[in-house]
Amino acid sequence: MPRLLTVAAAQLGPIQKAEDRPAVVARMIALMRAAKARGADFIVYPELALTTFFPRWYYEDRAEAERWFERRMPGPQTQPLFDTARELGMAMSFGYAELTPEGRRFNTSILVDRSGAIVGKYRKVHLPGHAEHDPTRAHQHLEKRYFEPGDLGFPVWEFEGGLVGMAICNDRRWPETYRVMGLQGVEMVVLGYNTPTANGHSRAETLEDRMFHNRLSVQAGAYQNSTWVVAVAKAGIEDGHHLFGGTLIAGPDGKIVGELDHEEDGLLVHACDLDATRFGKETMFNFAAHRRVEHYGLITQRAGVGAPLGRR
Ligand code: ING
Repeated sequence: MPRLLTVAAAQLGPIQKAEDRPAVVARMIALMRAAKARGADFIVYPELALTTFFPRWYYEDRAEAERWFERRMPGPQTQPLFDTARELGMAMSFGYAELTPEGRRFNTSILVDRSGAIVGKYRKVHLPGHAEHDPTRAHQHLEKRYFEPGDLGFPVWEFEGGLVGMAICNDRRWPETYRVMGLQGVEMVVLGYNTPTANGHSRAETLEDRMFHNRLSVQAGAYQNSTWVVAVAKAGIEDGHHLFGGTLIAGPDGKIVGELDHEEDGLLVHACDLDATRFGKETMFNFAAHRRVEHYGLITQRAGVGAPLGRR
């Protein structure tokens, strides 16, 4: 009997600055009900799912950005989402901006079981962009201004009959993200993202470039760790700024089993056989049999590039 986890990748279309949390939560609940009707047991929403992608906006006073953060989870405005999840017996994961009681700020995602209990939390480790307003850039990307790097590592939880871990957006581009979870036996990585199509860099990338790198990053992570990867976009034009879609699910062989081709609220539902991860973990990516950690030291000793090790 295959160990199936039927997951719904719940893409969100644009969220405008003017749209309040109750309106967004209503959209998320509608997606949850539709996912239930399509047989899903686990729904995954994007990064910063409750608000517009506010790190595109510069606030000289960081406290002004606190309007985009959640002080409690669930709070009064998100409680209906948890109530509906419990009513439907739906597990879920979503991202939000976390403001802790101590005043620390993280780009966070959570795992919530079918009873509505928060059983896991992850805080985004790889923060892209910059911390100060950069007048040379056409578009600001200020996650380093508004968030601290995550302090929880890359945990994996026993969840819904499998081993599930989380990542957030830029994390999906770094092989270390998947490998740390792979070394915990992860069978499904769920992640949300907000990826702008325009950038402030001099070398312009096309939308096709962005979509290629999205697929490449997710497929490689899935294949090289023999895990399912569920990658969910917030997409569309938010106050004139375009985020691309590309919501997809990759199987443990790295092949894409489904992908959305629009930029609105929408579902990609797939019955993921968690036992399909076994073959890769027992053959090509049997880490214990093939990895040679004595040669991997630089990966944790150096953050940036250092002197070459080759000697004449
Ligand atoms: N977004 C982007 C991402 O990694 C980015 C950052 C912007 C990457 C532009 C490449 C080009 O998909 C977040 N939120 O990490």
